[in-house]
Amino acid sequence: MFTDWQAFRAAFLNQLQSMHGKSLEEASPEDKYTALAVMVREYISNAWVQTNKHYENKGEKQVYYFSIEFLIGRLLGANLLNIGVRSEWEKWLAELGIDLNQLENEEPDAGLGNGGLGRLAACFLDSMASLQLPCHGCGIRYKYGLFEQKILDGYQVEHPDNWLKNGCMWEIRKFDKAVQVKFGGTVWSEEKNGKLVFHHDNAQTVLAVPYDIPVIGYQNSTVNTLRLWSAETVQEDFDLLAFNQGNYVKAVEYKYSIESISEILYPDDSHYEGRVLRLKQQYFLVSAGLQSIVRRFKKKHGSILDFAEKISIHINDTHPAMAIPELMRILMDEEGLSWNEAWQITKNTIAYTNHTILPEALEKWPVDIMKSLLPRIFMIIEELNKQFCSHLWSHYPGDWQRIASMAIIADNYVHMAHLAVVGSYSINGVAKIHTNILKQDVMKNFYHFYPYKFNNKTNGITHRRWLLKANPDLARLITNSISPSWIYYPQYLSTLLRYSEDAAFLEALDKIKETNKMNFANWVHNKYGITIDGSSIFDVHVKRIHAYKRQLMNALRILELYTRLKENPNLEMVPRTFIFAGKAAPGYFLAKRVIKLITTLAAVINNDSTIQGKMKVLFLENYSVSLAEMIFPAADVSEQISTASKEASGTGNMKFMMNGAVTIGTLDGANIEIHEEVGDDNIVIFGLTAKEVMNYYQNGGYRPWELVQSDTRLRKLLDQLVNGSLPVPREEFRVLYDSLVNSDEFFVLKDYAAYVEAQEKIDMLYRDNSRWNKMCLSNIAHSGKFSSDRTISEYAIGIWKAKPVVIGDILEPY
Ligand code: 26V
Repeated sequence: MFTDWQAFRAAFLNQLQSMHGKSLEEASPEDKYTALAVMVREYISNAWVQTNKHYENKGEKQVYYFSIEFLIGRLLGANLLNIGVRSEWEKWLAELGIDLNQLENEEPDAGLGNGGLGRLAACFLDSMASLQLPCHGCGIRYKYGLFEQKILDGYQVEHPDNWLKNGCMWEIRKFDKAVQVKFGGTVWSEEKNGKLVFHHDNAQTVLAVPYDIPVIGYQNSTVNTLRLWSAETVQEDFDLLAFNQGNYVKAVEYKYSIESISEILYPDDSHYEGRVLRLKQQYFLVSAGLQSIVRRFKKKHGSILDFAEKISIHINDTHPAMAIPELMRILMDEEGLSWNEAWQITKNTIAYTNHTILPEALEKWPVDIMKSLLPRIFMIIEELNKQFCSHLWSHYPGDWQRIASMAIIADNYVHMAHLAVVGSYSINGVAKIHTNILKQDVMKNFYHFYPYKFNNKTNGITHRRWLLKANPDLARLITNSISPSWIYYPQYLSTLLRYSEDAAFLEALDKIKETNKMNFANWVHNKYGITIDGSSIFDVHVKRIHAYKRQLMNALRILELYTRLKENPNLEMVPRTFIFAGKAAPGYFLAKRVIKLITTLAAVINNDSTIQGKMKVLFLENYSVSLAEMIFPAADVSEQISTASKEASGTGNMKFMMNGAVTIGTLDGANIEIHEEVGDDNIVIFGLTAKEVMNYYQNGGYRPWELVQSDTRLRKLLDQLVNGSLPVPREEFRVLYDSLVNSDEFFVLKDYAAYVEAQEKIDMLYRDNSRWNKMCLSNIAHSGKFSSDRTISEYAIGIWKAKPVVIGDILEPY
């Protein structure tokens, strides 16, 4: 594209002038960011159009990944990287006196997701485009993303995330592609020419307007699409109210009630709540998405009967599970197919991923709500349930209990996971252990009935964002050592193992980590005024705050270590910096108290000079994709300490590993597969196994109080939470204390001793610098399996039967 700096400079200055009417000297960093983003847009616009044309003309199978969340983060840096011009443009910008990193930080971080599930969807998009697969995202354009977290007086405070306030540089509004989505009203049917025809009267119609975001493949010419839907009023409806009926205020109220559908992302990722607005969001997404897919399909293909051969729709958890009845509705009511024809197509089109077994997160909607909000959809679900139950009856005659446990509608609730299982051709878990728990426990009866539907797809992360972009020095060392092949074939990282005994290489690895830690320490100092020791162990626990993830166990160990250090200031230990970050759901009281406990520990420990800086505790505000990109490269120890069986996979564990951190973890989720890859010597595993945990649950738990009574150390430690020794009101942490001694649902106390021992092992291992560096190397070298490229290839081959489509060499913009 730009042959030299002169040409780049001219284009950039021209962009600043035409967009902002400013010269380079006058332009603000934000002006420069937007100008650069427009240059990227122009760069890829041709390839985007060509990709779409190609997909349309060649008629290859298309995949649509439906997700209520896409946690995409910032795009400028990732896009420049994928186009392949990042280093060149960075250099050219520097010659203009501009720091590219600073411009990248001008971009709002698109936080359209809560955590693992949303970030997974974003990593998948990157891999789909990079593998040249015709796969697209379909989601909601929330006006407000996940709240911004501030810490005030040690407590989490939530602020709205108005990420669109200055517009989004990557989206294109496609008003001509808008579709209508209907809510409420009444449905009646009549027979016409021997067919039942359905009419939907008095419905509230919402206009779904798509905003398309390009998804750029890594150095290929594929540009796929992430389509995000926004809710608007149908203009005529507004006019009718405002002008014809002369009720202007009512009209404006009506407008807001409609727009509220895409106003805000729900900030809870573990507690299901039957909120009508949430149900509206789910139906809005699937109805808009499916209508646009069917419309496009009909434009190009002959018969709708071929739909399932040409289209796969993947539902990311049960949130888009209404895609099943909605596709049935479109095929029958709009395309005139019979029930049986529509059912054949639907169950061969939809595939479902389960992301959690936490019972409190499993969605079930009250029948009343669904019936009145989505009358036609409910009719279809009712009929599906009837047919499914009679099918079950013929297989398991008389086994009422089994049938009731599998019904789609039971106890006046619609069970979304059951709907998803019945209506899809593939059901997958996200790590081996998780899939096994689904098969043997949570969905045992379904597995018995449909064994062929179940499969595993262990999660992955995009190594382009999480290593190549986030850790450029490490990426450079790897490329210089083993060639750039690893960028295309991440499993090639295993060739790094040949450096296991290479002192110079290990030294270089060590230096990079040291530099990353120093940079991070400087950032912390600038932002928080806290000085941390760059040579201490950076022990990092970042993820959503949740009881099962056991931040509390880590905090208790910190409290105990601090107490020991106070008693014996000469205690032998490698200095440690404990780093936490993560958001708690606004209504999750216990999780918020855990934050307060950590910030209290930080306040006490960081200001105690008697411990000679051997410990520091940080709680970093507002964990987000961009903060994560800074943290992983600087981490030594990766805390993955969930109660075994609870963490379906985890993906942070993979990001740490890829950046050379050593995991301290339980045998849960993908930790098990990380352990399999790196072996016993390169990970520290502790604690109860999933089997043991599940055994306890089946037998009514255990008695933590007895454990506390018999263990003086534990009793003394827990007393510190409530005996007034911490500088907070005496009852502040009573709820945490009570939750532990009364039930300890997540086995914090039961696993505590093993955790302390594991931490001591970490301390011991870290003292042997060359051994530690080898462990880091082993983790990096074995991380290739956890690239989402591997995961997505498995989805494409095993589930979607989708093939790569080579667009040709057209990433040639101007
Ligand atoms: C559940 C709910 C419940 C209702 C309120 C809104 C809401 C929003 C999201 C969710 C899904 C939570 C499930 C989730 O994020 N699971 C995580 O998925 C990751 C990707 O597969 C996996 O690595 C994590 O282990 C798993 O916890």
